[in-house]
Amino acid sequence: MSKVALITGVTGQDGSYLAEFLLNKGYIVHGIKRRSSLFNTNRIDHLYQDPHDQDRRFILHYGDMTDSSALIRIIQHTQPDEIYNLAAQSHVAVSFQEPEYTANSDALGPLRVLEAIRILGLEKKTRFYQASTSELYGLVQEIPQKETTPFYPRSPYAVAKMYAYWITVNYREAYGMYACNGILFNHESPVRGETFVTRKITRALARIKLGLQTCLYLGNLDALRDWGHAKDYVEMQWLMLQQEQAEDFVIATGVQYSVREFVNAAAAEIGITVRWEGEGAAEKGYDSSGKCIVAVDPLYYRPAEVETLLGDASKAKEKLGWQPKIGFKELVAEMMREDLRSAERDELVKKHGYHAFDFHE
Ligand code: NDP
Ligand code: GDR
Repeated sequence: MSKVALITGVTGQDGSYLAEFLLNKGYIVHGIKRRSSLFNTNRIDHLYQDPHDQDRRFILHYGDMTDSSALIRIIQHTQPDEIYNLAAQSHVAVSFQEPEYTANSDALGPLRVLEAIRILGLEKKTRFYQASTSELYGLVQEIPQKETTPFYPRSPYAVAKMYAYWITVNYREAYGMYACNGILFNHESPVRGETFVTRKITRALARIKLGLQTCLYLGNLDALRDWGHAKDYVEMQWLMLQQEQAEDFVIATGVQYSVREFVNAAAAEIGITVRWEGEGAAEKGYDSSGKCIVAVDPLYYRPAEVETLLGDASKAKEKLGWQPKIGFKELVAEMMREDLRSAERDELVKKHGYHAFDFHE
C-alpha cells in the first residue's frame, strides 16, 4: 500500500520540491491550493495529473489555512499518514504590513491542522511536520544557532511562527502525537518567490545584463544569512517524519554570506564585477563601464531587522544522517542560469514589440 501525504502550501517553493520528492518515493500526494483569480500552480504544473486519469497519485484540493472546516474536510477525505504543513504568509517584510492575516494563517493555521487531526481521531495515525524557521532566533542570543538556542522573534511573521512552533511541541507532549518542527534556515532555488532577496538579485541581474532593466534596488546589504538549496531541505522534512520518535531539528549549511556577497557571487556568474562605493543608504554598485547597477533604497529596510543567522545542524547530521549536498556557489549558479534563461525569453518578447514587464519589489 502506498503511503499518503498531504502537503499544505503545495504551490510554494518547498511544496513543489517536496511533492516531486514524495511522488518519486511512491507516495500518493494530496496538496492544498488556494483559490486565486489567476493560475497559481506554475511550480507544480509538471506534476499535474488529469482528474480523469486512473491511478492518479497527485491530487489537489481547494483550501485555506484560515478555514477550519475545509481543512477538516480535506483531512477526513484523504486520511493522510503524513501532513507537511508548509502553507504560510512567508514574507517577513510583508508581515509588518499584514500582521493580523499573518498571525491567522501562520499561527492559527497550524493549530487548525493539529485540531483537525484530533477531532478526526487520527492522533495515532497521522504524523505532522511544521515548517518552523530560523527567524525564531531573530535577535540572536548565541552563534551559531542550534535547537537549544533561545528564541527572540523580530517580526509579526516570526512571532506567529513562534506560536506555531510551541503549539506543535504542546500537541506532541499533551496528546502523544507524532508532531515535529524543522527549524529551517533560508533555502532558495530557481523557483524561489521573486520578492525574496536571492531571487530578486538573480532575476534583476539577468535583466540588467540583457538591457531589460537598469538598476537593482535593495535594502540592508549587510544582513548575513545561511543559504541552502530547497531541494536538499525537503529531503530532511521527509526524514524527520520517518524516525521512531518525533523531535525538532535545525537544518542549515553552517556557512554565512551577506546580501552584498550574494550580489557579487551572482554578478560574477554572468561576467560582471561589481565595484561598491558609499555607505549605508548611499551605497551603490557599479559595473566595469561605470554604470550604476545596484543602489540601496531604504524602502526595503525593515522596521526591525534580523542582522545575522548561522545554523548548527549537528543534531540532524548525527540523528538523521542528513547533510546538505548543494553548496552556495552551485546554488547561485543554478539560480542565475535559470533567470538568465527567462530574461532571454522576455528579451525575445520585447524584440517582437510586446511589453516585458519590470518590477522592483
Ligand atoms: P512560499 O511562500 O514559496 O510558499 C508558501 C505556500 O503557502 C504557497 O503555496 C502559498 O500559496 C501557501 N499559502 C499562503 N497562505 C496560505 C493560506 N492562507 N492558506 C493556504 N495556503 C497558503 O514559501 P516556501 O515554500 O519558501 O516556504 C514553505 C514554508 O516554510 C513556509 O511556511 C515558510 O514560512 C517556511 N520556511 C521557509 C524558509 C525558506 O527559506 N524558504 C525557511 C524556514 C521556513 P500561493 O502559492 O497561493 O501563494
Ligand atoms: P528572510 O528572507 O527575511 O530571511 O526570510 P529575505 O530574502 O526576504 O531577506 C533576507 C535578508 O535580505 C535583506 N534584504 C532584502 N530582502 C528582500 N526581500 N528584499 C530586498 O530588497 C532586500 N534587501 C536586503 C532582508 O532585510 C533580510 O535581512 C526568509 C523567508 O523565506 C521566511 O519565510 C523564512 O522563514 C526565512 O527566510 C528563514
